[in-house]
Amino acid sequence: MPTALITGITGQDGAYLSQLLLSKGYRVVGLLRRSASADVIGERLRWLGIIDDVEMVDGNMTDLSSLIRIIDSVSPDEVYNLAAQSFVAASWQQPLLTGQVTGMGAANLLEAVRIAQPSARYYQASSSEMFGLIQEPVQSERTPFYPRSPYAVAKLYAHWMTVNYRESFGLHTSSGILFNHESPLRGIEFVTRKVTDGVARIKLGLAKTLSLGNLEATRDWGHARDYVRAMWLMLQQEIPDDYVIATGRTTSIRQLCSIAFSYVGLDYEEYITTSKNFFRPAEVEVLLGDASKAQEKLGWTATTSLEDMIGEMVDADLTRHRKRLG
Ligand code: NDP
Ligand code: GDR
Repeated sequence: MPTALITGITGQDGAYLSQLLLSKGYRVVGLLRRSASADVIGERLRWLGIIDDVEMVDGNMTDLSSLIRIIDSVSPDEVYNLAAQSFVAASWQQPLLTGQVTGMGAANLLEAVRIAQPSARYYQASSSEMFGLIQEPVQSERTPFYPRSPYAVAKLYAHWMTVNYRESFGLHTSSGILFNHESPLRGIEFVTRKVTDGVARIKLGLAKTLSLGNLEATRDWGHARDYVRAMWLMLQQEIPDDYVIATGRTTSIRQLCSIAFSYVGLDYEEYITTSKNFFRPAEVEVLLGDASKAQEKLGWTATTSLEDMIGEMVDADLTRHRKRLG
């Protein structure tokens, strides 16, 4: 039975990746950072019904010694580095922490792998945010990067360290340049989930309006369940490499609102307000990915339409709020 170590196991992708690997017969071990609010830990794993099927080990991405000890004791065949301060907007408020966790955290983990288990295969969660101020209308593995936030700068460092450890030490390290992917397990602060939660609250009479920022930015949105499959496929290749993972369709926040509100028979224009609080100091206006390399080499394609995914998310948020209402 192969063993996988997942950092960021309590996040959206960590939960879906755990589910996928368990279904393939893996032993799944997750890195858990200690929290005083232990009762809320593992909410997503619980939602998927797999909380008792994964093992947890205590550690932190900023603590190299904990990572070395964990790699040494777990002896993973595959390491998935999903841990990050992943909210772009927060990275302007906490740029140094973002650098330490999202950037240096990856370097710490690469070091731990190099020292304690160099035969392990390593996956780095890179991001389309690295393209930032886009240099080509459609972004592929060959598109130059231009990060636009402290988060994206940190991710770029982690990305190049992943490439560098492959080239310098011959480690089996791969980097997935994933475009936005969402699900009912998405954090509430990200725009898709904020909108689907807002739609549910408005529909149930719990709120009257929803306040957002820039409605004209566009994103290439896919489903997290599809995207974790791409992570696993990358580590099954004999030769490590970097891949863009995207749907090839870009949609504005405004269109997203239209899709989500009309799913429950409402007109978004009657409910959306905008606030400068949700605009960013530097915006990534457009992202659109070309995943043809992943399709060709990994046999990967996105299988879920934006409309189906938003419907699934609105339904899940309606269920959550109805449960709370009793
Ligand atoms: P989430 O924000 O949902 O999850 C982040 C995870 O990182 C959580 O488990 C969190 O733990 C953990 N974490 C944060 N800080 C530390 C730390 N100091 N030590 C250990 N663990 C820590 O992110 P997603 O699941 O959405 O994304 C997974 C990865 O993929 C991230 O690296 C993200 O930047 C990247 N990515 C995501 C995309 C997306 O669209 N979702 C697209 C491209 C890249 P806790 O629960 O304790 O907070
Ligand atoms: P992003 O996701 O920054 O692309 O990063 P987010 O959903 O936060 O923003 C997407 C776009 O929506 C605009 N927007 C708003 N965003 C938020 N959060 N809240 C609002 O009220 C709002 N109004 C408009 C934003 O300005 C932006 O243009 C996500 C994260 O998962 C990263 O970790 C990951 O690397 C990238 O996706 C790919």
